[in-house]
Amino acid sequence: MKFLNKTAFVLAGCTLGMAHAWADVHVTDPWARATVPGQPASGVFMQLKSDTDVRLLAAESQAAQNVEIHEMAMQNDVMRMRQIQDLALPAGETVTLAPGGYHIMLLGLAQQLKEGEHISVTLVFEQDGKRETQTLSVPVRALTHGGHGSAPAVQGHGHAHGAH
Ligand SMILES: [Cu+2]
Repeated sequence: MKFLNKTAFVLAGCTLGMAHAWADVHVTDPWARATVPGQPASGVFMQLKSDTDVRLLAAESQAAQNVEIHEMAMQNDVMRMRQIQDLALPAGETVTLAPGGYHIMLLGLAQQLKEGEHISVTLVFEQDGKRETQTLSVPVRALTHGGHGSAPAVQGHGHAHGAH
C-alpha cells in the first residue's frame, strides 16, 4: 500500500512536469567581450537559471567558426581553460558564466567584435533527451579593466588564453 502511494505520487509529479511543456531557462545579462583587430577568440558570458533540471549542451553563433563551452580551473597553480561537454543547470539555481569561470568560447571569429554591436548566439539545452534552442542577441562590451586595453594574448593550444 505504501509502495503504491509512492508510485502514484511519482506519476503525478511527471504529469505536472509535462504540463509546462519545456524548461524555461532565464538568461540574464548576456554579453560578449570586445576584441582587438586580429584577435581570434573571445568569450560570451551570462547568468542562466532554469525552472527544471536542464543541461546546456552547446552553443552556436555565426560570429565564430567554433563555439565551445569552457571552464576555467587551476592546474599546477595556473588558471587554464578547458572544454566541457555540457553544463548542468540544476532547477532554480543561478549558474554564472563569467570571466575566470564558465564561459562560452568563440573560436575563429569571423570579424572583430566591437563594443556596442550585437552578435547572435544560440544556446542548445537538453532535458530528458529532448533538445531545445534559445537564440539570444548578445551585446558586445569591453572588459573594464584597470590596466590599458586588453591583456596580451598568450598562445595556448589553438587560441589565446589571454583573451579571457
Ligand atoms: Cu575559453
